[in-house]
Amino acid sequence: MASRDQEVTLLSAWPSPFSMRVKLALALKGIEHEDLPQDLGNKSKILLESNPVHKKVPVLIHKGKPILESAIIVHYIDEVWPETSPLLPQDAFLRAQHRFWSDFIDKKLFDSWIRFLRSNGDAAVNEEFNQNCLLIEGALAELGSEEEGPFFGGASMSFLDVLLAPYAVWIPGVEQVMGLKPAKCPRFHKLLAAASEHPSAKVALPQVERLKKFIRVHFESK
Ligand SMILES: N[C@@H](CCC(=O)N[C@@H](CS)C(=O)NCC(=O)O)C(=O)O
Repeated sequence: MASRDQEVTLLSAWPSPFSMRVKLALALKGIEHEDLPQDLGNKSKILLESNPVHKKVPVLIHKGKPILESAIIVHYIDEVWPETSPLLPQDAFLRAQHRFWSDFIDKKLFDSWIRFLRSNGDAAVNEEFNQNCLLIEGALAELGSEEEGPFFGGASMSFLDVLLAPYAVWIPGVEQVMGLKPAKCPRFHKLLAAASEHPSAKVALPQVERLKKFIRVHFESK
């Protein structure tokens, strides 16, 4: 059990890729916490009070103070519990690179992904998502040494690996339900395969089968 881990509560939703990131960071660092799953169709008082701006999960409440936005939360977790499984690199340039790609993942990759889901499998949007995956592939070649391991962090998961890990279940789920044709990105696929096999991911990520049912109900034929 990591230190400074008293009074940690997570407001989450199981299919939420953003919640998965925070669960994964907590699991990697061995931080005990209370998970309070949220009904996003009927938002709780604690969610509305702790995230009045966006009213979204995840919210990490640490010692009574809410921390918002998944990438910011993962960053915060790494700063408060730096000893176990450090996520951000020490080098300032590499840290800047991680922040750059974090921004790209949340703005571009996620945007094309969600538009693919909402378009019910549009080929042009699939292609746009694939182009963004290819850019991730390029970033992996630039920042991660293949000899050292499958992740941006080499053999261990780093900040960017945590942000991308939810795609390990979301890509196969959407591929199977909505016919997503994933781009040929061998390093990115290796990263996702290694992420899904990671012991912490077994705790933090749901089964693809469970997610497929969710995708059918929420995205198919819309
Ligand atoms: N940028 C936010 C996105 C969070 C987000 O979109 N959460 C969704 C679940 S995946 C949510 O709470 N949606 C509820 C709503 O939109 O009302 C983050 O990284 O935490």
